[in-house]
Amino acid sequence: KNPGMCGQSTMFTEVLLALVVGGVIYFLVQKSKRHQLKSEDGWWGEGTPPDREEDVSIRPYTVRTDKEELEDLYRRIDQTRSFPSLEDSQFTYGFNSQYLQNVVSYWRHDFDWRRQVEKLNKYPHYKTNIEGIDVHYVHVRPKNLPEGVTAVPLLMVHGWPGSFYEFYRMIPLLTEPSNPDDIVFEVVCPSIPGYCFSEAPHKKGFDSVCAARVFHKLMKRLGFQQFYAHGGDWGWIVTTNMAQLEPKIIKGLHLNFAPPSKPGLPMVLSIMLGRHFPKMFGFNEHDIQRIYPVVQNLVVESVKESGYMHIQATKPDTVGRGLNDSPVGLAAYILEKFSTWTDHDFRNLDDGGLTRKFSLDDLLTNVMIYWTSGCIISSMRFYKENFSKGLDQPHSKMPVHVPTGFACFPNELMHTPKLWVQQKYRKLKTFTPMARGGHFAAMEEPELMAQDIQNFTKMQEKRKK
Ligand SMILES: *[C@@H]1O[C@H](CO)[C@@H](O)[C@H](O)[C@H]1NC(C)=O
Ligand SMILES: CC(=O)N[C@H]1CO[C@H](CO)[C@@H](O)[C@@H]1O
Repeated sequence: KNPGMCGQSTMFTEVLLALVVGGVIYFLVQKSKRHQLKSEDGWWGEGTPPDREEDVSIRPYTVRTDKEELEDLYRRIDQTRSFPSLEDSQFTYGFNSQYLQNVVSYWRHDFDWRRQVEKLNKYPHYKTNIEGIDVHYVHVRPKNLPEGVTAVPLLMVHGWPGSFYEFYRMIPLLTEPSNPDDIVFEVVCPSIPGYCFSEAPHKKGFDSVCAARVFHKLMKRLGFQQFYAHGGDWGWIVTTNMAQLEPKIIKGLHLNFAPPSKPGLPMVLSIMLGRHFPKMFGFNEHDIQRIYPVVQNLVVESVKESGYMHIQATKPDTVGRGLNDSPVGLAAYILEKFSTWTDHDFRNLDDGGLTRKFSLDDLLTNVMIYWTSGCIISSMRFYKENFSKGLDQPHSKMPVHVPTGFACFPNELMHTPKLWVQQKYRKLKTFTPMARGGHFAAMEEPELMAQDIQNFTKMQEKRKK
């Protein structure tokens, strides 16, 4: 044997091995990078960033009202100029004027804002400055946590024209569950910057990825290393972006809205062939009913209902000024969505079916959060920021690899069968066809939503053990 040759061949093997291992590691790192969204820190305050250290303090916040605020509101309501709806038009031309009079009269004479403010303050509110703007959030820690039990942190993000208030009925179900086998959650509900009591960005460009980054910073500041996230409407895209930015931090993503941002081949095929081969695409009867006829259900319906989106994605500041001056106009604009997005058929009812699922107190509380914070214009701008850069954003093409649970409510605006959700959310763990509910499901069906979050989280937590 030649010892020299042997040494050489060992070295050769080692080099080869190192190359292969290195290659595999490089490939894996690149692959995981492809699945991770990047974003750069922003600064959204007025003017240039001050030359001092960031203020990371957390300040308790209390919702307040006063006599002047209410007098100003009543004066404006009293001066509203009514305009008759067309005969027999219900909600098909927009908010019915006659019914609007009833809402306004209730608002003016029966609605008790002071009482609702007390209700808002039932849970602790805070503000903290992130990237130059004050971010508002509600933070509910469970009371009477049994020995040895740790609460599971959950971030819940609202959408437009909703608010943190949408979650108020769900919060106790999650933080003080009646079933001892249920998970006890610690809940954080932030307001998207520009919404409710969060400061509006002063600079152009604050989109969903920025909101996602800001909320990650918020959760880090609160000391959470990992947490679950839930969202619908804009909350869906913000929490999805959070999962794309830092997939290791989001333990699970729970959504009730997920319109496909890009129609892939499986989706196109499923639309073309699904009617005749439903099983092949996992379509059930409800899927078929919601998808076909395609042109009517997927195209005509969405054109009919998305005019607001076009306005807000282009010239939010113009129409916004009218709404910012007129509480009645604001209520019509916001509450029309609570009617039609809860059930499309409500367009054919004289009262828009508004009180079938909600109380006027809850609906007007949401309107008052927009009115008193004066946030309608900045809330509408979020559409412009999100759409003006084009639909082909890195995040809309990127699949999500965080375990996901989806609650599929039957009256959701844009119906998404399981297959379509799976295209984007590669680790879809639960997909629940819900018994009832529409777009504002957290507010409309808090029990069902809380249950689905419980079921999904339990599954994830068990897996970890
Ligand atoms: C949650 O799980 C329970 C028990 O398996 C089941 O009875 C219930 O229907 C589920 N609820 C939802 C909304 O997923
Ligand atoms: C800039 C940006 O984030 N655009 C997104 C806005 O939302 C649509 C619809 O979900 C996405 O397709 C865009 O990529």
